[in-house]
Formats: sequence, C-alpha cells, structure tokens
Amino acid sequence: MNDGLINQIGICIERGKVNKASPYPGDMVGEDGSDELTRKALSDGIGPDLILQACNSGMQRIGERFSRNEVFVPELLMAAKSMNAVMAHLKPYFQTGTVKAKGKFVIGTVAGDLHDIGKNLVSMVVEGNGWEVIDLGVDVKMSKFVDAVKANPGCIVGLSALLTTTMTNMSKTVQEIKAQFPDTVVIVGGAPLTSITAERMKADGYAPDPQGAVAFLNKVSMSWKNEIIA
Ligand code: B1M
Repeated sequence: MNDGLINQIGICIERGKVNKASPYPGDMVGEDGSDELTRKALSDGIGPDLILQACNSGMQRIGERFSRNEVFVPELLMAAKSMNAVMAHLKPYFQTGTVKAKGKFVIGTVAGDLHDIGKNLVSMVVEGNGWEVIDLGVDVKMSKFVDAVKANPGCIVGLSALLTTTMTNMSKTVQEIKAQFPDTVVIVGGAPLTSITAERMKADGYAPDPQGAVAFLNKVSMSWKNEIIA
C-alpha cells in the first residue's frame, strides 16, 4: 500500500504533476499530485527519506528521458516544480530547532548553473543539523562568494554544480576563495563531481549527498574545537 503511494510520488516527479488543480500533464488532470501525495504519505507515517528516494528516482528517470531526447527543458522544469512541492512538505522534518551553534555555512550553485534542487536539499539538511546556512542561490558569481566569505569570517563554503560545463567555474571559484582566504574550508558537490575532481580543484572536501556534507562539516567543526582545547 505504502509502496504504491511512494511510487506514485516518484511518477508525479517524473511526469511533472504538481497538484490536483494542475492541468499538466493532460492525462493526469484531476489526479492528486506530488503535493497531495506527499502530505498523505507523511500523515501515513512514511519517512521523509523514503519520499526523497522516490523523488530522486523520478528525477533520474526524467533525466534519462531528456538524454534520449524524449522530453525537453519544459518537462524538466515541471519535474522541478513538482519536486519543490514535495520539498515544501519535507522542510520541517529537517529542522531540529537546534540552537545555531556549529558555525556558518555559505552555499550556492556556481556561475552559469541554474540547478538548485540538490543545493536546496543540502541547505535544508545542513541547517537541520545545527548550522546557520547562508544560501546565495543559483548562478553565483565568484565575486559574490568572495563577498560572502568577507562578510562571514570563519564560515565554511559549499559549492554545487550539476553541469560538466560549470565545473570549470566551480574550480575557478575554489581557487579564488583559496587565494583570498587560504584558511577558508571549501566543500564541493553535485552529480558530475567525484572526490578525484574535487581534489583536482583543491577543494577541502567533497560530498555525494547532504548527509556526506553534514558529516564533513561536523568533522571540521570538531577539529576546530580540538585545536582550541590543545
Ligand atoms: Co538540467 N541537466 N539542464 N535542468 N537537469 C541535468 C543535470 C542533466 C544530467 C540531464 C541529462 O542530460 N540527463 C544534464 C547535464 C549534463 C552534464 O552536463 N553532465 C542537464 C542539462 C544538459 C541541462 C541544460 C543545459 C538543458 C538545456 O538547456 N539544453 C540546462 C542548463 C541550464 C543551466 O543550468 N544553465 C538545464 C536546465 C534544467 C532545468 C532548469 C530545466 C531543471 C533544473 C530546475 C532546478 O533545479 N530548479 C533541470 C533538471 C531538473 C535536471 C535533472 C533532470 C534533475 C536535476 C535534479 O534536480 N536532480 C538532471 C538529470 C538528473 O540529475 N537525473 C539534469 C535531483 C537532485 C536531488 O539531485 O541535483 O544531483 P542533485 O543533488 C544531489 C547530489 O548531487 C548532491 O546532493 C543532492 C541530493 O542528494 N549535491 C551536493 C548537490 N550539490 C551538492 C553540494 C554539496 C554536497 C552534495 O556540497 C556543497
């Protein structure tokens, strides 16, 4: 029963079905969308992680269809809209209400790149783990990251990229931050990256997912505490 509901959420992401009132896609008019189904899943006790997994599978499928030229940018946009409807429901589950004591995390999607779903997930989970998150948005120029580091001394910086073409901007941004603020810790992530590319960019860390980003941040903050004690 629950499996059916979860699968249906994934299908809504793939098909870009946002809510019942949405006229898109034509063959799903009048049916519940990701909005209603997520609310139902949560009230049935289905965990946010399972819902997210279903969304990621839906995104994966639409991405593959895009690669095969079966769908185009408008379909990807509808998928993103549907995913945002899910994330609005999941956000409270990632917020612990913990005092923001661990430090500041500046995050943004690098210049030239408009993909923000993964970045938003990382922001939500990091914030939920007690960090103050300063989200600079998408298509963030190098100078904006630099200004944010200046305004938030001691912050850790997170860069996200989803396109192989914008990995160059990511690399330049890491280098610029490191040139101006050698002690600033930078972590990178996003689908086209690996720990090897991250290392080549001279980033301090790489995480494949939000949980990895939290683990990295917590490790850094622990090492800072140990330095202060020593
Ligand atoms: Co675009 N797109 N897109 N797209 N899009 C991809 C990325 C693509 C793989 C699709 C494909 O061809 N199969 C392909 C990139 C190919 C490549 O370079 N390797 C692609 C392309 C080509 C394009 C355009 C160029 C298409 C065009 O115009 N012809 C264009 C570029 C626009 C631009 O950015 N300048 C474009 C546009 C778009 C939309 C705007 C329509 C839309 C994005 C809407 C939005 O984000 N608001 C879109 C979408 C939705 C996708 C796919 C389908 C889904 C991306 C997504 O949200 N995934 C994507 C195909 C796919 O991924 N299967 C695709 C779900 C999300 C939860 O995962 O973002 O990977 P992800 O984030 C993960 C991890 O990567 C990680 O944690 C997240 C959660 O697990 N992570 C981090 C991310 N950032 C992190 C930072 C960290 C740590 C971990 O630390 C700081």
